[in-house]
Formats: sequence, structure tokens, C-alpha cells
Amino acid sequence: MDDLKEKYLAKIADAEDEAALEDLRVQAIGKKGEISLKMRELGRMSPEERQVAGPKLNALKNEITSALAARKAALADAALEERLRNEWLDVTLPGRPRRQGSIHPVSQVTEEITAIFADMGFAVAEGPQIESDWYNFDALNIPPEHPARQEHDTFFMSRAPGDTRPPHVLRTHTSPVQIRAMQAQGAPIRIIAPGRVYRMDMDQTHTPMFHQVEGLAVGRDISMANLKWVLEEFCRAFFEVDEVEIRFRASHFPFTEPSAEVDIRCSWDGGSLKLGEGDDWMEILGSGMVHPKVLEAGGIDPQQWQGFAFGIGIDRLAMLKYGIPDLRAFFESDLRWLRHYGFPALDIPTLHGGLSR
Ligand code: 2U9
Repeated sequence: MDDLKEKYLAKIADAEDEAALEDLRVQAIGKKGEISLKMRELGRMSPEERQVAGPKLNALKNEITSALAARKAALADAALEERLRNEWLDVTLPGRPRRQGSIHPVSQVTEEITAIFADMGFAVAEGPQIESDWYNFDALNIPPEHPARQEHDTFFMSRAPGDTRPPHVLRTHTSPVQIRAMQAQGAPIRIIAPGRVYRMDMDQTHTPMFHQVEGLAVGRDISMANLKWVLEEFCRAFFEVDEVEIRFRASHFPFTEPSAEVDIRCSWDGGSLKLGEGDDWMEILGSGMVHPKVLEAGGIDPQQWQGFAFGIGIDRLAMLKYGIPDLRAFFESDLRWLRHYGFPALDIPTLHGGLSR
């Protein structure tokens, strides 16, 4: 037994890896291992012999088991030490400029818009992209039979078979965010809601997912005049021109009354767009006074409060400001496009530091 012990302890101490240790375990204490076979011989011994040999064999088996475990732990420690020696990283090295990512024009423009409206006292509100049809349509005065439900080419989520409740939708505008904000906060309120929206549409100027920012200001005596000033101020700051002229054109939206589409004075002389001068007008956004039924849906009494709202397409603003021709390229993740139209990281737009460089 002493020979067996010496032999296996020496072999275990010399084992170079886990596979060698496993071989030794099988040879010594596996089902047909040397020590296991010896244990089977116990049955043929006299009771006196068994009383001496039994505990010795058990002790030997335990010793071999512990030696295997200890050697396995030592091998793992040595492997870790080796990795720590070889796989180190100098975290003080400077970044590699060619590998640096860039800020997507949509993110850049969203930050710019947020900075401008924050300066005018608007907080940013966010909400879910999957909405109930009540928040996306009913609360916005768009009843079930209203053509806007089809116009919006809505993506409907599926329900479990047999579930007859109206399906949820991918929000077709960020307006549900304002309904939720009114319900949570009440009046007065001044917020913008930037984010992704979804409509079933795809061509050179439409993608099934796009970005909007909507604004809402509710107070005791907020009027179209306040709306016009806020939008003029926004255009001046966003397009970085000293003078802008905008005009309201009567329009119709279910959620505002009266409603107006907003055009900005521009010229296309020589093929390049100039804002604030010229004889042309370009539509840039939609707006109006919040419909009384919409205030009610938000839990606000329309006899006491009134307010304006507007909606702007962020992607189109990015195309206009940065001269990007094709909307579809926005969402293709083409690295060359991203490097060309992207903005330096960490160059966050602020009104004092400059919106864009
Ligand atoms: C509430 C009440 C009223 C938001 C509005 C528009 C007009 C509008 C379009 C601009 C370009 C959508 O991205 S686009 O295609 N939006 O014309 N949006 S008024 O009115 C609201 C919103 C929320 C509670």
C-alpha cells in the first residue's frame, strides 16, 4: 500500500495538465483503478485482516483524492498567473483616432433641438414606443373610423389567438408621450418629446422608422402668438441665421384646432438652399392650438387651460441643415457614410459653446 501511495503521489505532483490528472484518477481510484480493485479484495479477507486493511485503503483513497484536487488548483493558479503575465492592457494609452466612432446626424440634431428648447424652458419627456391604440389615437381625437388611422399606415402588434382586445401599435407619432406627461404632471406644462416613430412607408423620403420631436406648452393664456415666437426663435437658433421669416398656412390635424403648417422663407439660387431670404417658402413643421378634447384626455380642464403643440421631422431637419441627400442611407449603418456625415464624439451641442461646427 505504501508503494501505491508513493507511486501515485509522485505522478500527481509531476502531472502537467488536467488531462494527465484525469488519467491518474482513473488509474488509481476509477472503477477499475488499482486502489478500487484492492478495495474489492476486502471481501475475501478474514474479519481481522479486513479491520486493518479497510481503514488503510480508505485513507489512501482520500489522500489520493485530496492530492488530485490540490494539484488541479495549483495548475489553475499557474495558468491564471501565466495569463496575467501575458494579457495585460495599458489603460493609459491614448485612443486611436481611426477607430473612434462618430455621432449620427439624427443624434446630433436631436441634441441641438433639445438644447434650443431647454433654453426656452421646455423639459424633455419620453415614453414607450409600443402604445395602446387609446394613447396613440383616441386620446388624440382620432376615433376608430378616422381616415388618419389609415393615413398613418400603422404597424399593429399581434394578440394571442382569441384575445379580442384592440391590438397595441408601434407609435405613429410621439404625441402619446405628451398625453402621458399631462396625465402625470397636469398644467401648466412645457415639454418636448423627441423619439422614434413608425409608419408603414418606404421610398426616397420615407422610412418605416423615423424621428420626430413634438412640443407642448399649456398655460392659462398661451396663444398662437407665443407659438409663432417660439418657432421663429427655434428656426433662428437651429439654422444659425440672424433673421428668419416664417408663415402660418391654415391646415387640419385632428389634435389641434386651429391648425397651421409652418413655412420658412428661403431661396434655391444656384441650386443651394439659403434660409431667411428669397422668394420661396419651404414647409418645415406642423402646429396648432391643442384641441379641447385632447386636453381632456390628458386630464386637463379646457375651460381653465389652453396651449399650443407642434411636430417636426428630425430626419428631414438633419438632411436640410447638413445637406444629406437620401433619407434611406440614415439607417443603413454604412461606415463610410457614418464617417462622412457623423459628428465628433464628446462635442456636445450647447447654445453657448455652439450647436454645430
Ligand atoms: C398633443 C397635442 C397636439 C403635435 C403636432 C403636427 C402638428 C405635425 C408632423 C410634422 C412632420 C409629423 O414628422 S411629421 O411627419 N406633425 O404636423 N404635430 S401638431 O400635436 C400635438 C401633440 C400632442 C397632446
